[in-house]
Amino acid sequence: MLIKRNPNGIDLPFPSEITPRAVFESRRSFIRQVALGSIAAAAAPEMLVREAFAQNGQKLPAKPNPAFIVMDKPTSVKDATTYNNFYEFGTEKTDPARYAGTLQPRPWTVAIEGEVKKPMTLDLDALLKLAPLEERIYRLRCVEGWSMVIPWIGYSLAELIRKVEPTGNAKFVEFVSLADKKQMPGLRSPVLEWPYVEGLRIDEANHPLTLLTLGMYGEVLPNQNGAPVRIVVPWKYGFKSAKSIVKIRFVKEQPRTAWNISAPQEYGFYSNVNPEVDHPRWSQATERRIGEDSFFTRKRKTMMFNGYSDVASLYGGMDLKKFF
Ligand SMILES: Nc1nc2c(c(=O)[nH]1)N[C@H]1C(S)=C(S)[C@@H](COP(=O)(O)O)O[C@H]1N2
Ligand SMILES: [Mo]
Repeated sequence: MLIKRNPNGIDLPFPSEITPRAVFESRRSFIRQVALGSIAAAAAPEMLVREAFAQNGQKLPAKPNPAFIVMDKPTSVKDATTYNNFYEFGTEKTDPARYAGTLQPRPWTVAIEGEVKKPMTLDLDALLKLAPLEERIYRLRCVEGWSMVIPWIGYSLAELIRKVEPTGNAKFVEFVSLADKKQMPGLRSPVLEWPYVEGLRIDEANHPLTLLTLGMYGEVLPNQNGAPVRIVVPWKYGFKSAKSIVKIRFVKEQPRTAWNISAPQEYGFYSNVNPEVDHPRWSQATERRIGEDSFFTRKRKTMMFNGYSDVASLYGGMDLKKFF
């Protein structure tokens, strides 16, 4: 059996050698499902997705960080990996799971540049060993009105920011996703300006909640969720959490971002989850938790900052209706 040595001292077998994710997930969720009395119902969808997972699915051990775990029931792996937004692979929710197989997450590098004293290019091994990997269960709320709860794996982006030593001019951080027509069929369509770019203010990027994300559900990120490395900013609408990033730039000015360019009146730079600021075309007061959406399930009330009230201190004195 071919084994690649991983810097964390974890042996990462090649994809053909790994236990299909469905097997892992069924073990992991068994207790949960039994507790909920839904084990019979859960078995069938898992069978359907077994095939897709055999491609991805290297295990990625991480220590749960209890300081960053919401109590909500995690979304099923199936829902989290088959209902996605990743426009580089198409605009339908099912497109990423269907078409992201052409993404090549290895080898991969992330260039860190701009207003930093130590610009660097890190490969995946370097990213994996930059800080201890933690499991954090975060809510993620899409601007479209649905949400999920996902056990992510990674560490605070602040760990990386510390290493590159931003200069005093670094006021914002820009995240640039891969834009390769050979790997990403959705780039043929001009739905967004490519590459997908997102950004944060430097203090938002440095907030401990902002996660440099390398895995989910105990494994490396599936392609459709932004393999091999993405950002997750849980108090902002999902589109701020750029997938498959290849560049992190520290800049003086607020960056132009993909959704803001496409519809500035609808998608602001801040995009904090806020039940009081409606999208021009729909209310943001409630949301649908994916997996709960049966006919009888009531919608959930959307929480200010998606429930992450600690971040309020980042916005002292700001009118969040104006800076939406
Ligand atoms: N590069 C890139 N990143 C992206 C997107 C995208 O289309 N391209 N979609 C965003 C949106 S709208 C959401 S809701 C989340 C979805 O993340 P998930 O599929 O892992 O749940 O990814 C965000 N990151
Ligand atoms: Mo989204």
